[in-house]
Amino acid sequence: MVRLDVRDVAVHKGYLDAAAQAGLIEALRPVLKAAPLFSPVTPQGKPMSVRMTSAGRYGWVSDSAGYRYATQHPAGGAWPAIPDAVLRIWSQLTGETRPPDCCLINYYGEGARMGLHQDKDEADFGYPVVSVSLGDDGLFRIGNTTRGGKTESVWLSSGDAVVMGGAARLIFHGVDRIRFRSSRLLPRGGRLNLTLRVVD
Ligand SMILES: O=C(O)CCC(=O)C(=O)O
Ligand SMILES: [Mn+2]
Repeated sequence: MVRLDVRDVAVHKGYLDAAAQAGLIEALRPVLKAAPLFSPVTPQGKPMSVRMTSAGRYGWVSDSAGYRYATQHPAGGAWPAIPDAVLRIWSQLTGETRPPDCCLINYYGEGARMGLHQDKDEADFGYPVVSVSLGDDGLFRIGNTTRGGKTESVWLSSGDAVVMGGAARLIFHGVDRIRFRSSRLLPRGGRLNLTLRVVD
């Protein structure tokens, strides 16, 4: 495991070994069954290329009414609980006693990406954001705490974990592209990203 800091963002390369990654996929299977991936649209009505769902007290959703946290899946019903294995990653990496309220699950198929943005729909930016990469490699771009300026990119591979906290909590970030089929963790390819956040 190697930790590199890119602009106050802590990138833990190789945080999860192969067995831990496979265990997480098993733990996520019933979550994805209970709360299937859906295709969000931006508030401007543009389809997002990632598909997503959530676990926890809140899920993150986007539609014509805006970006927000919701207590129900768009198709109805509460979100499933965040798996224990995921909660352990949060407490190990952050040392926080409060668990996250939301585990956003993003799925990037071939060609999917996510534009530069800040995570700012939460009430308290004192808590960090933790993100875990599984499956295909993704090119993660890190900018500044205000829009614009130079950016730096790092490839995130399966098992890598990222912590955006402190000075980096509101840093702009995004995923430019994935290397489809670069990993064999997911039988049909693609990249799963888990983003853990305290919401309210
Ligand atoms: O997929 C990633 O690595 C980042 C996801 C993200 O930034 C988000 O969902 O807010
Ligand atoms: Mn984000």
